[in-house]
Amino acid sequence: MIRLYTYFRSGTSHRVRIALNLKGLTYEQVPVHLVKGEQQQEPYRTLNPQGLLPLLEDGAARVSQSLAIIDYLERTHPEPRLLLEDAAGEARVRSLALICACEMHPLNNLRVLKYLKNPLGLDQAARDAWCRHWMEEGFAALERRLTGELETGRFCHGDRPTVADICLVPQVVSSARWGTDLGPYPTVRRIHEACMELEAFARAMPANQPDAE
Ligand SMILES: N[C@@H](CCC(=O)N[C@@H](CS)C(=O)NCC(=O)O)C(=O)O
Repeated sequence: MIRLYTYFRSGTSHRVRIALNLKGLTYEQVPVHLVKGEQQQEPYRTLNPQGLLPLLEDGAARVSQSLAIIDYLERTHPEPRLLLEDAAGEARVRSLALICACEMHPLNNLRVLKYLKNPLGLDQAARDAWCRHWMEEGFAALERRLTGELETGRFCHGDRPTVADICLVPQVVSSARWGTDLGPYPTVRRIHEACMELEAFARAMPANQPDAE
């Protein structure tokens, strides 16, 4: 049985839930409450010394880092594929995914926001502005690429979902928390809507998780 340590509102856990659903895998969810700080406490800290979600256990395998988990699932359960067979296609899909995973999500993460508050002393309005700024930079880059590149289809790459869509959707979902205006990014919105028509994406939404509040 696959076990996923997760929190309903965690964007990185959200990525893994989508991947598991797309591959048709059943899994047990173990909620770790991020706002209560359970990720920094035992017993979770021993499982993942970095103190971050998600974490996947599959028999003897224990994997942290959402994109490493998705790579693991791709190797252990290749169908349906979330990456591309050809080198250029795979590189494009990864590079779109990394805009979300490296340039957007880490800047708006809980521990970063806590640090901006204390010791750096930024108030709520300044912290929200920080989040919106990095979201807008990332979405603008995604929009330019998705609009300008011929490989874009119904989804980020062609007409089936890939790891690029798996990273895009949680980013769109979490952007609402800081009041990000998605008006300037029509292609991002169109692809998000196409994803949400799929049951695998809908079932992975934060509100549909057992630990949702
Ligand atoms: N690069 C990591 C990032 C993991 C991460 O930052 N997870 C967040 C939840 S979305 C977390 O656990 N935050 C806890 C904290 O900031 O204390 C991944 O992709 O898994």
